[in-house]
Amino acid sequence: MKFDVMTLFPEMILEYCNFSIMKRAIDNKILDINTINPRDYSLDKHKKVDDTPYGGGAGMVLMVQPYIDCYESIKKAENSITIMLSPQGEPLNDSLVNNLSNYEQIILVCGHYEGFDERIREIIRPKEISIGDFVLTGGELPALCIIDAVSRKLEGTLGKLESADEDSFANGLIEYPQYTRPREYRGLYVPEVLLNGNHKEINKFRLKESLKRTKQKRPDLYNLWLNRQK
Ligand code: 4FV
Repeated sequence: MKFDVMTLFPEMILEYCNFSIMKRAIDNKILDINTINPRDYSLDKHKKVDDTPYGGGAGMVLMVQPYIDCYESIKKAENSITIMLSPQGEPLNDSLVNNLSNYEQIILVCGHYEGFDERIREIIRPKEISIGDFVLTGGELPALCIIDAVSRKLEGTLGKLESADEDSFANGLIEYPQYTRPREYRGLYVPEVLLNGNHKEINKFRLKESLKRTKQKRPDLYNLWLNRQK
């Protein structure tokens, strides 16, 4: 899977991908992460990429020319999608991550300051995605959320021991409680059922716990799950 990230701060993206599972996926050629900086496409003598908003108002707006020239310089694969990270986007969730993991190339357009000149949207016509109803200083963190979450769905990213199928939300429920050594800590014991190796009983316990937690913490997901059982 190829990610092309349009960002004014390439290091923010590359540094994060230089560790742990992400680094391993890149080394194993499962992931190919490229950054491209709109500032390198600015025709302004000072390489400006932002300017004051017409009609007044606080902050700076990202200029159309550097972003469009940068975007049009990216070679588009057959099966490619362009995503603009913004608070007005479709909420990111596990099923959207699953659908994104089927693309050959994902182009991520990261904003900053007050956001994009509207004509960038009109020309690129991106799919807009939000990671939540709050405002960040830049689109890099949301872009990294997509790169990280999608990469976990790709064959080979997670080693044998790790599996995305057992993740929270994979079955629409919150994940069951996990335990590891020691068996007792400050009087808190690992549930006996997990120590007997009876996997039928273990799976029954885990589903019961997932349902209980989902009902408590995410009644919205619990009701969706109930409807799917009908
Ligand atoms: C955001 C979000 C977000 C808005 C202005 C960066 C900032 C600047 N992106 N989900 N929430 N973006 O806050 O995706 O462009």
